[in-house]
Amino acid sequence: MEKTCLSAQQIAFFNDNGYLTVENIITPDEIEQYKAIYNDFLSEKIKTGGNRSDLGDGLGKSQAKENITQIMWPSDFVKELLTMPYHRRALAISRELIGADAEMDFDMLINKAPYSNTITPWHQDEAYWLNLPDKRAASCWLALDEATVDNGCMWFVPGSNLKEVRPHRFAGKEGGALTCDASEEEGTYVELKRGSCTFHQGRTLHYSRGNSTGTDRRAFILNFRPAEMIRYERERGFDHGRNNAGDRRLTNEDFKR
Ligand SMILES: O=C(O)CCC(=O)C(=O)O
Repeated sequence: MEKTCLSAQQIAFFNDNGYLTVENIITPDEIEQYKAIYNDFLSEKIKTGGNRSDLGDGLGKSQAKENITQIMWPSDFVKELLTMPYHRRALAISRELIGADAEMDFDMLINKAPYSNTITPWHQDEAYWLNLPDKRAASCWLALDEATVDNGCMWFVPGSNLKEVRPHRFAGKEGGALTCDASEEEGTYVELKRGSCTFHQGRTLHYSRGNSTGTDRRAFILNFRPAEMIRYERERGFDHGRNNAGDRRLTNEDFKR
């Protein structure tokens, strides 16, 4: 097991604000390895079928290509990812943040291509998920490119993790990204150097601006939650688009009953 060293202040910050920055979770050499794999996904050298979709469908201008590329479960296609440093270290940190019973629920890639200019609308991840009895969760958002306000770094609403889930609706196309009412005035942006990451909770309101720059904004995201809750999801056939990322629903509404 990886050794990590979060301070009591870092853990308290995560609990109070709903997010935390962790610098240099991977080294410069490792960044290059991850980028090579990521580019094979983007170029479709690694084919991902229905696991690839446009998170910005109906939100951006492009009809011909993805406005925001989302690829679910990259570790299903490149199994080595599971034992590589990012997955190992992020798991260890998530156990410090949410408990020793945390396991990886799913992983995903979200790229904003140069000048794709498409926001990821404000949302809380819980709105995408089953209404789980144990809501502990940590999502790790790793920047493989420097993440800036202009290329779409993450924004969070501090303390939103301690409040209710706001009502969500489809932001663009039915079946596409979800959103709720929130604004940049409530939020704080987190710019990241390459190889650094944020962790956020399932209820933390977040968003990112579109990429208005000439380079990619590649993010590699891992989600962790208690092993028992992963079992609970799978028993109900819920696997975060393992076989069909296009099947986004208002899950909290659908599964509450
Ligand atoms: O990469 C983005 O723009 C959004 C990521 C996100 O919503 C998430 O990791 O939960």
